[in-house]
Amino acid sequence: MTMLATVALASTSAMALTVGFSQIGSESGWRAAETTLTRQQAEQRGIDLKFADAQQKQENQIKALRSFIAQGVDAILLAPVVATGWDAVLKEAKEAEIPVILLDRMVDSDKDLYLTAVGSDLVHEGSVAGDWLVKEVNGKPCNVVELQGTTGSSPAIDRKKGFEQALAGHDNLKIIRSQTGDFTRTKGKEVMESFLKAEDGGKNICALYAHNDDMAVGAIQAIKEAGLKPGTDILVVSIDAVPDIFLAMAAGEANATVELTPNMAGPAFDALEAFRKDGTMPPKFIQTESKLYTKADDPQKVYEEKKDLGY
Ligand code: GYE
Repeated sequence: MTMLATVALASTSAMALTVGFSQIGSESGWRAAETTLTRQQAEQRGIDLKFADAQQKQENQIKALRSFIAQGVDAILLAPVVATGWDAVLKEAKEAEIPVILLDRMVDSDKDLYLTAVGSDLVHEGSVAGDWLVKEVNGKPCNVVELQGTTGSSPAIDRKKGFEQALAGHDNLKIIRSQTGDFTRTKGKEVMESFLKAEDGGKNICALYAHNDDMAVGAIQAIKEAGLKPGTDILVVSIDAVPDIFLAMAAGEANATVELTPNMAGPAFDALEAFRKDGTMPPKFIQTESKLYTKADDPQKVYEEKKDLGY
């Protein structure tokens, strides 16, 4: 590399990066924590973060991406609300030579349209939840109701798939109702109320599987208002491991959760900085852990550890 190019590269990498972040919204405690941690990571690294909240709408995300491209940002972070419909705008980013990094959800576009994706194995998360329930009911008949995440999102598709894979071959477990609660507490409560009404006041329901803790927390409220005991009359298993699910667990009202780290930005910015420094190509998928927590894990202590992390 010529001296001039070396100096140019050094000066470019020394200049503050400008990164556009198209965030889905603030539908859950987990999402809020991801936003908090992304802002913190950007500040610590001297990155100028342009934040756009899409209020759960894909068209707002596409508009934000086009605005970032027009501004000539150095990179884009995208948490894609749904898995389809991204090809055109990702092609525009590629043509503008602006690398895109996906956070916590996947898209069905070609992998060459984004630099990398940071997230968990969403199918595995569903299987971890399902395996826990299989063991917990231990062969007894158990009718399960399911609160799905946002329709068309990769976590809703994959967490359902993984849970069903875990239940396959265990005919004592049956999913009798399944509907989206859109990852929110409000909708989770509403849909759980309808499940309880439709199933003899809940007497016919043995367990709830919620694709995230926020819907589970809403559903727990509905179960209590129906005069039943969540955590015993109706087992509760969900995903995210946000602080409030540990409060519920400590009160005996929830049974298990699968952890999803909200710190997706750390690995994303590491990959971006290495790519810009010397062209290092990251793997197309940077996988985060999925740890099961149950009441055996001192939920009150875990709550104390997590409560100030920006949820
Ligand atoms: O589980 C939920 C958020 O995309 C995997 O989105 C993420 C999910 C997370 O609304 O709380």
